[in-house]
Amino acid sequence: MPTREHNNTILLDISDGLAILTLNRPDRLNSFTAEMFKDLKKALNKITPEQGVRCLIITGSGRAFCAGQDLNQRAETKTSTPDLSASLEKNYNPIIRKITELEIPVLCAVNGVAAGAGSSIALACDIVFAARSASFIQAFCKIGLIPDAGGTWLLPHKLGRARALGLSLLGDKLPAQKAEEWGLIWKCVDDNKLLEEVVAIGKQLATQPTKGLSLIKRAIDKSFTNSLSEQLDLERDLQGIAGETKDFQEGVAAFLNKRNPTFNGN
Ligand code: T3D
Repeated sequence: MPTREHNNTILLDISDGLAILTLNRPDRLNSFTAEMFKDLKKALNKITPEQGVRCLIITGSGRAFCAGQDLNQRAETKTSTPDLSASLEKNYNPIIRKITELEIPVLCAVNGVAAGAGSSIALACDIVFAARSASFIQAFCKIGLIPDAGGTWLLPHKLGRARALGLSLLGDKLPAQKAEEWGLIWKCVDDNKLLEEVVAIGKQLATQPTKGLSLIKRAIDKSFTNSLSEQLDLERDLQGIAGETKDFQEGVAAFLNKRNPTFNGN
């Protein structure tokens, strides 16, 4: 049964195992306000196996993906300065943890500029597609901040120190095509084909062995801190779990009987 939940600032549509979450403040380039954090957290909590979700796409409405923090909410007042540590602890960090810990593939369709924490949110997703006209901007340095929402981890891990520092210290626009060439994202797609292509891949992934895919995510993520020997142990353990799934049995049976598999995600 398709479900649709539209808060003011976040749209969530779930159908046939695929959830599409849209950041929806187009007049402010989908930048984050306190209300939007609340709506996003609520929507992300709906991405559960009980809701039958087996793949998530995150995208933005209008001409931008996300311009990070809404800076109107950061203007100095006479009585106080904003507590950015508290903002990260309460808002951005839980969102990045949630996205990266979801046990399903998370795709991002970067439909336009992704700046500041908007870039970090996009890059935290598992497979990132971007419209040819889109770009990634580490805008933080222009206002005296450091890349956050995982930016100082995601950029060097994906690009290495030289490119991570170049982007972070200069704040230059990185066009989507270059982002693809540098290996920062998976694929750059013509603007008018972006959502169509990502939704087609999302629908396909929602029919795959979800448990197995989540174990792949876990193994790849752990490789950044594991030695080869530790990774071999991890593969042994995770493959043991994968080998006990119904989907593994179905995959083997379908192969041997020369038919298409029907995976239920378990
Ligand atoms: O604070 C904490 O909690 C800590 C965490 C911080 C995380 C962060 O993300 S800090 C970084 C915040 N983001 C930025 O610094 C980016 C600011 N925006 C831009 O640099 C540019 O808007 C873009 C490069 C993203 C796009 O440029 P362009 O020329 O395509 O559009 P524009 O004309 O600048 O923006 C269109 C409108 O959106 C404009 O409003 P207007 O003039 O039409 O009334 C602009 O002010 C508004 N807008 C864009 N980004 C933001 C924003 N309004 C509030 N906050 C924004 N981040």
